Amino acid sequence: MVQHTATSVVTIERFIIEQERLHPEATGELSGILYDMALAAKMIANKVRLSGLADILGATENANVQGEIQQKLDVFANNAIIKAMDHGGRLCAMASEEEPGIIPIPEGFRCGKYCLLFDPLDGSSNIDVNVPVGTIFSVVQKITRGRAGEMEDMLQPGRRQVASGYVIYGSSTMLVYTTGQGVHGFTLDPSIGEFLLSHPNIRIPDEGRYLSVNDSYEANWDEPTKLLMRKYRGLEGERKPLSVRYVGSLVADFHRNLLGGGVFCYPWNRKMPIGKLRLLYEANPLAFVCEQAGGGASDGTHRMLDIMPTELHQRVPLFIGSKRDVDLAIQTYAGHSELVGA
Ligand code: AHM
Ligand code: MG
Repeated sequence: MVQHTATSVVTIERFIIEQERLHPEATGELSGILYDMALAAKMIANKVRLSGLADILGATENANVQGEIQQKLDVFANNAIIKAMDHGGRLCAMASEEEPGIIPIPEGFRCGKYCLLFDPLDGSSNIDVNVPVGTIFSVVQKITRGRAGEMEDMLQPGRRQVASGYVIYGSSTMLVYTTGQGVHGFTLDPSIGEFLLSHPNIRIPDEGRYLSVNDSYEANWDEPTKLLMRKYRGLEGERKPLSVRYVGSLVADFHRNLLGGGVFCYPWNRKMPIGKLRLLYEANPLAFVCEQAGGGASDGTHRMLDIMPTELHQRVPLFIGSKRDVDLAIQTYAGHSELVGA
């Protein structure tokens, strides 16, 4: 890998080109997908920055000064990604958390060999209170033979991802991605409109400082989940207590834990027996990033990236972050499998 330090100015474009050169067989198609995603991220970041002004600049149902209907931000983000990606000739289909079925490539455009799956604006319910939100994306290679992508192409285990990442729209906008050669983070410099390499080769600490979980569900947790949380809090077992940090916006919680060390948990509970988060749009892309940074991700029993998806909007419990803390979850559930769901 080309070595860069955080002090040399490296645009995301230059970085992607340099990575591509390391693979003489690369066609440049995957690089194109990453550029287009960076472009969509800039468009979304621009809107998110103005979100507090929605009522002043025009409510969602109103026409703005150009006569366009103002859209809700998650609809805007969904459309921005589709429009940035559908004509490049690199994708054969897309799927979004915001759309019920596969999003085809429009007639007249070339179909490529990749599929894109994404959550356009995760945590969008937090926008009104100025909490960071994010975009999460995953790229897999087409496995069926026809021109267009099919359901079989979308429903591949996460270990087959060729790229994944997220954008966090926080105090600055960052794009973090992996193509299986480590995890790299780029911060948007809004004055020049470029993502610059700011966090090369991110590694997650082996043992975390933070626990991110919504413990208002505690009354509905099963016994192993309650035990696990007591272990994380240092009330049982050997583990030093973790500090609780929960934003309720997955990308923000994950990003903090990736940089500082920690574990994010969204276990099943009696009211949500299969959890809340989506395997294909949230869990798998973040699991690929996390593993590449030296961390782990599981549904409590299996390695996340080995789960065989059965439907597009499948939900899954999620334990993701520092390796030893994710392993503690797996051990705790394995040791008390008779009590899972009790
Ligand atoms: P969304 O995809 O509808 O935005 O929901 C996902 C969000 C995550 O960002 C966050 O981790 C989770 O929902 C929070 O859920 P809860 O409020 O149940 O703790
Ligand atoms: Mg989401």
